[in-house]
Parts: sequence; structure tokens; C-alpha cells
Amino acid sequence: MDKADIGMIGMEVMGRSLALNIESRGYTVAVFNRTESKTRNFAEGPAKGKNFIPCYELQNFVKSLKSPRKIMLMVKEGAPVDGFIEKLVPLLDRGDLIIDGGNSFFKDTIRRNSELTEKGIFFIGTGVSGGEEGALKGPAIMPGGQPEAYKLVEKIFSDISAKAQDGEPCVTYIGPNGAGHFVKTTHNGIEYGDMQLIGECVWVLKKTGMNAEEIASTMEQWNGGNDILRSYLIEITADSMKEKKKEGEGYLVDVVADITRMKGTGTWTVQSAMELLVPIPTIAAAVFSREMSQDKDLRLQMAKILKTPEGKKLRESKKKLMDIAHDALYIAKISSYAQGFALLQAASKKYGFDLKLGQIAKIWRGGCIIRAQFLDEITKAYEENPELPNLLASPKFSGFVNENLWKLAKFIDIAHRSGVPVLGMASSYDYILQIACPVMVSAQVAAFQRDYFGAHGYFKIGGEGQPEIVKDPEGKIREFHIEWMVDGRPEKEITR
Ligand code: NBP
Repeated sequence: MDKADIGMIGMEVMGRSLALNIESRGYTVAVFNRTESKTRNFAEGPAKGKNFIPCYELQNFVKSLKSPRKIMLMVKEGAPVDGFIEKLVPLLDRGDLIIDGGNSFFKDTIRRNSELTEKGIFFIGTGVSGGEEGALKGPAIMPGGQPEAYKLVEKIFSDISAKAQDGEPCVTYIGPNGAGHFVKTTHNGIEYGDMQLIGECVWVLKKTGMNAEEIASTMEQWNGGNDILRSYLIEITADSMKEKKKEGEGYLVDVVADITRMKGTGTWTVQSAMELLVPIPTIAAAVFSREMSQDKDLRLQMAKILKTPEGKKLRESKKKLMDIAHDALYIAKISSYAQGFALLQAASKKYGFDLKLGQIAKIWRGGCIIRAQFLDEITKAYEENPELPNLLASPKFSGFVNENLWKLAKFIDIAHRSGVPVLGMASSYDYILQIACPVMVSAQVAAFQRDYFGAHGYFKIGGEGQPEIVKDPEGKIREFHIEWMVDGRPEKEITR
């Protein structure tokens, strides 16, 4: 057999599926896995009779590849990635390319890129989204690395990626070194937010007395036609909620344990946001809610101690509530995406990623877990104004928010009255209130407290109706401090 066009290391669900996808587009793929039996099972199973070169030694695997070699790692992030890179480097030539397609931490990708660049080896860290089915049939791909490295795999990636409704491939060059993995991590953070918001909606609808089937049919309506909520996550929520118990009466979802596990990308998103000083409260609320879900014993214990609202029968009709919930969910989602894109914007500046936000929204339209109608609107918003200070500033979204924000407030009120915690919805709502707030009184108070106990100084605004910060004629912000312990409490201007 001829040499392979690309090599895949990692014969678990993602590596296997991607390898099959690549082969199905007319390429020959060499495959390798640390544990031999997985390669053998693959070779004798789904790969049988197809253009694969199964390899059981790394040296043979490398020798089986066309030059410049392209090797994709689909293994567990962390030490396994470094371990394979270390073993591969002595076997490779300058100009060969290693691609890490796993969910790696972007700072590891930046380090690996720089270490391999010194050795003359190209490195791409790429997000691959869509799970097993996406990997097999067409994922969204978010590659970051040297532009010339991307050229080596551009065609393969374009061929295997999902295609949006307009036929455009869901892949684009994202930026240098860790850009692709940063974008994938943020994608997952946004996904956490979406899932949390949908879950809160289902919970409130359940409080109206709707059963799983009725909620599923509501979600089906929300996923129909040109509905603004139409998305993969709404679709699978509807489909999964209809699933009946395998034994006995009722719906399976009602006996699924209320514990959401996680692998870490949501937490990385929140950690990055902390580091970059970008508030992403909805995504953080989703991570915190997963954490709370995991402490089942504590919740069972505390439920016996604390009295929370019982969840009396709701006053609102089902129809009215469905309308409120629909628009509340859409606004909460806009707010959550505004937070996620603000994080991308800040990371782009800090790490020099030069991210094209509209392009990113575009490649998320297909293949990935957050694929949705709504992403088209985000792309258009950034096409109209690439310098948007925040997604919520786009008239595409601000108009709807201004008209319907009361519905999100109402939804939160209904939820709280009936004892449903809505950390995600409330965070989305408060994010909008905060970002549109010319004077944050809580911040005034805290600034003053800091000056009182720690002489940290404070800035000033013009006064009532003049929320702008006071500056000197050169445009420098003026800073003040009160000598709190001195008679008369004199105010002094601080020069630093
Ligand atoms: P896993 O994340 O479960 O990783 C399994 C692979 O890692 C196997 O090939 C395994 O080899 C290898 N591996 C491990 Br574990 N420890 C190793 C070590 N110390 N040295 C060498 N190899 C080691 O597989 P996956 O679910 O297919 O995911 C692959 C990557 O794609 C991950 O980074 C994941 O986060 C990411 N991802 C997954 C999904 C998904 O839906 N599953 C979606 C998107 C991205 P072995 O067979 O010898 O143990």
C-alpha cells in the first residue's frame, strides 16, 4: 500500500471516528494506539478493507507516512500528549507536523508550539467539537498554530469538517499557537451555559405541572422553523426527554440522578476569565451548579434543615409561561454568548491571537454542540461592526433585549417563587443590568470601604447625572484619599 496521507494516534472513540471520517474522504490513514489491542480491534473491525495502515510500533507508524508527515494526536490531554511528542520528535524531520486534536489547556499548547518550533517541527493545537458523531460525520474544527502548518492540513480539515446550511465548511484558521484550544475551551464554557439555561427552563416548566412529554413537545416547537432558539441542544433535550423508562411507567429523565459531572473545560474557561478580568457569570453559574449537583449527600441533608419556597401552583397559564420562558431563554442566551465573546476578545488582545469573532461564530454553525440558528446573527453582528464593544451592543440583539428583558425578570421571579434555583438565568439578567449601568452603587460603596480600612484611594465621578470619571486637564484620572482618623477627615489628592 502507498504511504499514508496522515497518521492518527489514539484509538478511542474520537480518534477512531476521525480516522474513519478522514479515510471516507479518499485519504489513506495510518493508525496507532498505546495499547495494541485497540488498534487491532479497529483494523479487524470498522477499518477492515479500507485504506488504513494499522501500526503497532511508533517507528513503523512514522515510516508509513508521506513527507512532510502529518500526525494527529487524539489522546487524553496532559501527560499523554507530552509523552507522545517526546517519543515522536526523534523520529521526525524538520517541517513535519504534529496536531493535538484533544481538549488541551491552551497554555500547554503555547508551550508545546514554542518547544517544537525550536526543533523545526510544526505544531497545531486544534479544537474538535461534535463528540463521536461529529468526529465521524463532520465536526467543527478550530485549529491554532503556524499559518504554514495549517496550509499542510487545510484541505483534509476542510474535507472532513461539518458544513453549515450554506455549505461553508465549519473550519477556519483561528490564530497562532494556543488560539485554537482557547477558542475550543470557550466554546465548551458557552456550551455549559446553554445546557444550564435549558435545564433551568425545563425545571420551571415542570413546576407548571407539565410532564416530560409536554416539555419535550414545547422544546420541539422551539426547535421548529426559523425559531430563534433552534439549536442542537434544544433538539436533543426534546428528543431525550421523551424517552420512556426501560421498565415500568413514566419517563427516564425523571429517574436520572441529578448529578452533572465535568471534565474541566468549563472550569478552565472560568479560570481564564478570572485571569483576564472578564466577567462571565452565566458560565461560572453553570460550573458552580454542576459542582452543587455533585454534592448530593449534602443537599439531601440540607433539604431537611432549610425551608425553601414549596413551589405552590403557579398563577400563570401554561401558554403565558411558555411565551415568557421562550423569550427569557433567548435573552439569557444572548447574555451568555456576549460574555463568552467578551472573553475571546480579551484573550485575543492579551495573547496576540488576533481572533476574528465573526468567523468563529460562523464555524460554530455546524458540527459542534452549540450549533444554532442564532450563531448566524452573531456572525452578521460582527460583520456589520467588527469593533463591537460587546455583543449586546449590536442592534440585532439590543432591540430584542430592550423590548423583552422584563420577561427574563418575570421568569426569574416565577422560578424563585416556586423554589427553583436559576443561577444561570439570574446571572444572565444581572450581567445585562451591570453592563448597562452608568453608576454601580455597590462599587462606589466598596471603593469607599477600601479607602477607609486600607487607604487604597478612590476615583471620583462628576456627580448626579455626570457619571464620567474625573480627570485632570492632561486626561489622567484623579485619585483621592480621606484621612479617616484625622479630625475633620480631610480629603487629599493622591499623586502616584
Ligand atoms: P480519551 O480522552 O478517553 O483518551 C483515550 C486515549 O488516550 C487512548 O488512546 C489512550 O490509550 C490514550 N492514553 C491515555 Br488515557 N493515557 C495515556 C498515556 N499515559 N500515554 C499514552 N496514551 C494514553 O479518548 P477520547 O474520548 O477519544 O478523546 C480524545 C481527546 O479528544 C481527549 O483529549 C478528549 O478530551 C477530546 N475530546 C473528546 C470528546 C468526546 O466526546 N469524547 C469530544 C471532543 C474532544 P490506551 O488505549 O492505551 O489507554
